Amino acid sequence: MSYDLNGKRVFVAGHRGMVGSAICRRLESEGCTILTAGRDVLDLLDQAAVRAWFAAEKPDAVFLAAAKVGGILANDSWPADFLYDNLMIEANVIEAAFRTGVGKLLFLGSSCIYPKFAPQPIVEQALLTGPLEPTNEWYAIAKIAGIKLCQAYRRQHGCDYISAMPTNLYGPGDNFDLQSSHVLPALIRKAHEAKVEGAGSITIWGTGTPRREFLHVDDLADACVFLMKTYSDDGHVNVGFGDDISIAELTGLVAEVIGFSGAIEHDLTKPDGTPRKLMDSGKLAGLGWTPRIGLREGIAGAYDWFLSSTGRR
Ligand code: GFB
Repeated sequence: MSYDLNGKRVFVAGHRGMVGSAICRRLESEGCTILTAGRDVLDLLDQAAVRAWFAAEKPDAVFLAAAKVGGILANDSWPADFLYDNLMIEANVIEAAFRTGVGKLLFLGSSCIYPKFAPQPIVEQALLTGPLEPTNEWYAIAKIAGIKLCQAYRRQHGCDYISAMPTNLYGPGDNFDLQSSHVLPALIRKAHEAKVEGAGSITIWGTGTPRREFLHVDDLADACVFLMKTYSDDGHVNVGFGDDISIAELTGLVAEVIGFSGAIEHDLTKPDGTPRKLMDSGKLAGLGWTPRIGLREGIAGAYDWFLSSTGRR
């Protein structure tokens, strides 16, 4: 089965974010019309506005990449925002897509949907088999609801709505704010600033022992387009890199790429979160897709983007 994007009107919800902008870049070679709507034009939290926008624009397909996102501290600090905003965005967009006859929709979730102590690597069937990681359970519950919305609209209305669960992402367009960002952009900024200022050390959060799997956002965008074109089923699909690394090792790698050679200190008042989060992406590999961008190469590119986008070059 294949869904042809050529000639279609394709709405990328969240096109200003890291994932949405990567999907827009990837779609440029697909011969489709890319529809976007900035927050000034369309508030995705506003049900009536979303319905009106869909009725007027009539997209054929939707990539649902809009979300309230952030790193471990942001998730832990703003549980209401992470739960409410994400529930509203996905419910509004999915219902409006159904009402206006959108033929195909891809919903983006996150690997934090899985139980904190899920056996590694984590298979899709691990969903809802145990308690969640407390620092991000609000975000996780919203994302689980998004998967269930896609399944429910498929079951009740026959909608071809699918879900992809990416692992931790990084790349151009990332958020480098030290309070709200994920670990990789934070390490890039910390190592760069320490190098420039001649500081003797950088401080990372937690023990450095948690392990994470990192996928470049351009690989994710390619996987999303691949799934949109080839996948049509009820079950969500993991999108990972296939290998993980400890936060301490990652810090060493980032420091090496950036050229910072000072000491690494730990702020143990900050949470570690899930001890390990490596996904099994065998289902996606079986469909014929594998990632291409290695971690060292990807970090170098992300550093380059950080320098040019923030005028530090
Ligand atoms: O990337 P991160 O914020 O999110 O943190 P999660 C990953 C690990 O890096 C944690 C450590 O163990 C952090 O304690 N870490 C070390 C740092 N230094 C830093 C730093 O300077 N900044 C940050 N942010 N972390 C998120 C979820 O979990 O993963 C989201 O909260 C989402 O909901 C996302 O699912 C993919 O991997 O722990």
